[in-house]
Amino acid sequence: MKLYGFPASPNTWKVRAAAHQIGVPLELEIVDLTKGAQRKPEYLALNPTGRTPTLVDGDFKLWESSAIMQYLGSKKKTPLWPDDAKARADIARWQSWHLQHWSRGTTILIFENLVKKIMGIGEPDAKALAQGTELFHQDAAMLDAHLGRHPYLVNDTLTLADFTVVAPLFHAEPAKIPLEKYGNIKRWFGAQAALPAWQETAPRR
Ligand SMILES: N[C@@H](CCC(=O)N[C@@H](CS)C(=O)NCC(=O)O)C(=O)O
Repeated sequence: MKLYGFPASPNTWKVRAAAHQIGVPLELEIVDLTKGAQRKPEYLALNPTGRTPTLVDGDFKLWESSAIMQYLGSKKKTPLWPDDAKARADIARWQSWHLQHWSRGTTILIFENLVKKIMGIGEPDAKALAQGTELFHQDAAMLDAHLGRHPYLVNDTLTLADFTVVAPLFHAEPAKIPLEKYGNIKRWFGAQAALPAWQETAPRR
C-alpha cells in the first residue's frame, strides 16, 4: 500500500505511526505541501480535495486520515481497532470530536506559529491566535478531565483514538500550544511520544 503525504503534517504522521504500530507496511510517496504538490492534476486525480494524506491500495483510493486509519486497522487484527462494535463506535466518537472540535484550535496555532514561519508567509495574526487559543482551552479542559480518569481515551488501552487526538501535540512546542496546566494531557502525550511507532515515523528535521 502506498501513502501519499507530507511527513511533518500531523495527518500524515499519525497514519504512518498507526500503521507502524499495527504492523502494516506503507510505502511513502511525498507530496510536498511547501511546493503546492497537493494541487497538481496527478495528485488531484487521487484526492480531489487537494489535501493529504491519501492511501492507495490497488485500485482503491482513500482520503481522510481517520478513514485511512480504520481501514489499516481492519487489514490486520490489532488492539488499536478492536473487533467490538462499542469500542469501534467509541474510537469513531473521538475521531469525530477531533475533526470537528479539537483540530480547530490546534490547526490555527500550528498554522500561525509554525507553518507561517517555515513557509515565510508573514507573522502570526493576533486575532487568529486569540481564537485558536480560546478554542484549544475549551477542548483541552474536557480532554484533560477525561485523561485524569483514564490512562487512554477508550477502554483504558491504546487505540486509534489516541493516535488521532495526540497527533497535533507533536508540534506543541514550536506551535506554542499552551499545554502547561494540563498535567493529564502531558502524561498521556509523553507515554505516546515514547513509542517507537511515533519515533520511527517522525519527520526528519
Ligand atoms: N480532514 C483531513 C484533513 C487533511 C488536511 O487538512 N491536510 C493538510 C495537511 S495536515 C493539507 O494537506 N493541507 C494542504 C492544503 O490545504 O493545501 C484528514 O484528516 O485527512
